[in-house]
Amino acid sequence: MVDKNKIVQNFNKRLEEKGYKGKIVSAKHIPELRQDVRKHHEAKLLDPEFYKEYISYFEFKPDVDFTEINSLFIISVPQPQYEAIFHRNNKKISLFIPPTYLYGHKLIDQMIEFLSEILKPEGYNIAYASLPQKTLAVRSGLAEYGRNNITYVPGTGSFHRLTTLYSDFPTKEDNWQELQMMDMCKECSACTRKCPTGAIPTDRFLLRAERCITYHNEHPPEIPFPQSINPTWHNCLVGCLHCQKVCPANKKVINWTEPGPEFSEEETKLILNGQNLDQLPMETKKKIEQYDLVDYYEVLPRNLGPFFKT
Ligand code: B12
Ligand code: SF4
Ligand code: SF4
Repeated sequence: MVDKNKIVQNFNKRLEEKGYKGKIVSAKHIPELRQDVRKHHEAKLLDPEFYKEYISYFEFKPDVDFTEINSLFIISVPQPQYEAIFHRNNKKISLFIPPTYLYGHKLIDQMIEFLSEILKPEGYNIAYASLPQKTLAVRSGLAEYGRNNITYVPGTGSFHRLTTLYSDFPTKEDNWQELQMMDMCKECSACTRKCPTGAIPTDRFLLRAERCITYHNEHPPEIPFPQSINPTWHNCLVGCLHCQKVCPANKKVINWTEPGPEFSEEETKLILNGQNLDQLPMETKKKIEQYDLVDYYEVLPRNLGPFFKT
């Protein structure tokens, strides 16, 4: 007979050893998780185009190769911002890449390995879960929402990456609570004032995602930036850090920067020209793969545009 408490204890112990944070939630809450997002869609508070684009996350259908999903494991791993460097006309241009963009796939593989080592020897299975992770993180008590709609974890602020895994582990432990906003936000509106696009509203909590710079700079490369976005507002290679940089809850982590990829004049030129990833020199392609930047490679020519015009 497997001692389920021991498994939970082992999970908590290993999280601590690694400097991660995590929670276990019973799978019975899956319909509530879906409803947490759907109710805003039904109330017509989410932009229809935006909702359609991300529907697979919102109306997620678990797809696993074991018989029964009994629990969800959500893990938060601290992650820094990175500095990418480009060379152009003998000038060095440095651009930030916010947390969560680099090493995405590597971190998912690490989380699968981390949890497999705990659950597999006891006969339980796991599978990667694609669902609304911020809602789950806050519902589980792992994180709290900032007014900017980003989730914050004690110690690492918003500088962390979330990963969720389904399991057939029949948890007794169940973490489920009301959605919480950080106490600090009650007396603060720095992010609302700093956001140049008005995406963080003053009349409601829910982000106006369709206005967020990130929404536009993650879009496929053939979609140009809308006229409403002033080119001087761009501040990252992909994503946007305005509302995280100004946040007092990020005071301890805001200067946590690691080196990202550096591209020579020749490489920068090829990237700007939209050279196909497979036609790049082997060394350049390897660099992009090494940093796990492949998923964002396509958006680079458009996103670099505003930084090279001046
Ligand atoms: C769609 C999406 C986007 C969209 C929309 C963002 C959004 N706020 O919805 C766009 C492209 C704009 C985007 C931007 C960013 N994203 Co994004 N995104 C996602 C994705 C795919 C789904 C998120 C989602 O469920 N949105 C739907 C909305 C409705 O959910 P929600 O934001 O949690 O909203 C809840 C609250 O508003 C709450 N609520 C409503 N009223 C009230 C009132 C109160 C008082 C309270 C407390 C709560 C509350 O109810 C809502 C539903 O539960 C996830 C990946 C995933 N698997 O989860 C990544 C993800 C959430 N994104 C992430 C990141 C890093 C970002 C950016 C920070 C990227 C960057 N710029 O560097 C920005 C942040 C923009 C912002 N201010 O929110 C991370 C989260 C990291 C973190 N620390 O929280 C995720 C998990 C990706 C990852 N694996 O790392 N993203
Ligand atoms: S800037 Fe202020 S209001 Fe915005 S998330 Fe941070 S603490 Fe909350
Ligand atoms: S990521 Fe940028 S555009 Fe989006 S809400 Fe934050 S500050 Fe505004």
